[in-house]
Amino acid sequence: MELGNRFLWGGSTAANQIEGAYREGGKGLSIADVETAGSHTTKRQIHDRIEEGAYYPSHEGIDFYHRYKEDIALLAGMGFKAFRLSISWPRIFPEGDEQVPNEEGLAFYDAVIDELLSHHIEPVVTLSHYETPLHLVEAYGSWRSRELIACFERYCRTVFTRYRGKVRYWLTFNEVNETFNQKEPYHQAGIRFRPGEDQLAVKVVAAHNMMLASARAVMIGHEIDPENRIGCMVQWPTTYPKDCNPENKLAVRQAMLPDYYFTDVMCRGRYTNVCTSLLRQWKQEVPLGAGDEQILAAGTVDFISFSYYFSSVASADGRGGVQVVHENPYLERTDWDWPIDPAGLRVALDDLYDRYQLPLMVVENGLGACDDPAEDGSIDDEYRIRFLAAHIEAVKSAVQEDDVEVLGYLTWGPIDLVSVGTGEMKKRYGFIYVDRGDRGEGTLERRKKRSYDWYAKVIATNGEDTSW
Ligand code: BGP
Repeated sequence: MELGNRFLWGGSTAANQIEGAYREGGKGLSIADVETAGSHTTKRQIHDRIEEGAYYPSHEGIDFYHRYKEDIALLAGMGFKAFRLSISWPRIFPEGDEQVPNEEGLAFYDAVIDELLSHHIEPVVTLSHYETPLHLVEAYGSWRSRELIACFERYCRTVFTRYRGKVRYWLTFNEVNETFNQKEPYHQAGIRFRPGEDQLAVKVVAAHNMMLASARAVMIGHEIDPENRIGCMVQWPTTYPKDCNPENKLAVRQAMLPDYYFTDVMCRGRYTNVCTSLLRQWKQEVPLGAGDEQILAAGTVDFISFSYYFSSVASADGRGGVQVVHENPYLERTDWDWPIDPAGLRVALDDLYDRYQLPLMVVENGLGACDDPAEDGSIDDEYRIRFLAAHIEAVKSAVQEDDVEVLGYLTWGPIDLVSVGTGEMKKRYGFIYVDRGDRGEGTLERRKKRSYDWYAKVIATNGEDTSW
């Protein structure tokens, strides 16, 4: 296979990490709006409400809400074929459970999508990227409650109808499998555990409700426009056995059960043996209600999109459990200690395609690094170029040598944005530098880094030339 001339080169973002304007245009609060910034050493805090004196990075983001024209022009300057954005659910339904959408919110995305299309950039839209309306968390306990499915359906129907014919690629829930992998899935599912509750039971129910909602979104999206292509979005954790001890190969399977759990249900439309064996270990029941099997079967996704940043290493811990670590003697690490493993991206593509035979889209990959401008203001991010070039070569190998069908490659944060993990600005991924510090200081001026022209060349040559 070859990277066709419709291959989607571009980059990805999320509303809560770029837009700002958290109270403008009738927007309601999202779960991101009550989360403070952390740092290398301190964790982000989640508050019940906005507290005076605390710093919440989503409130201003990088001010994309007011600067989207300038930003999209800069992306177009690199020849972007696709741009992934999320629609902020509480911009459309401020509380989440209203019957009537907020027209100003819809109009904002009309303008953004039209701007992209005027530059021949295909919008790739995530329906829910860590932006559940806060009211749904407070009033219903978030995805613990089946009532969120109807709210999500109403929201999906609204945006599928409004942007019909303009948006073709849709993703349902960002990194939905992190609902199991995170200790507390606040970003993914809006869940903060209550004292004494069975945490695994909550995770299983929340995951089920989200996967039902995803299946309903696929059904509604196809009904509104059969041209719609609707994918799931997972974080793909390529995992190696620590060595050739057979126990460690089994440990890899065990470590990845929570990930296959989600892709199996969303791609195969049912709870498979992978799911039932994990549920048995967790002492949980398959959470099916009346009619659910039919919905899951009818709402399987058209493609799989995923993020890939690093790989992990698994070993049996000798006590019947599994240990998963980042340390891998063959790999270097980023400033944030993430292993750098381009081959692991090829492994991910092969693994997912071999298993599901569905088209794939890489929708997040990149290097978070501290970019220090030189005295003349220029930014030489050769380390980022090296990182991305190696990963693009891995995608090409998967396509050209392994015959994997890949729809596109989108880097994470083509313009610097707020980090999810730490809430910092100094963890930068962009080709475009944004003058903004960790506590909101700076002019917000945009500036091209060295990688900007490099990525433009990669796109212009359809990935042929990744040299620098
Ligand atoms: C993924 C999220 C993104 C993004 C990315 C990088 O988990 O989908 O929203 O932020 O990770 O992570 P971080 O921002 O912590 O560097």
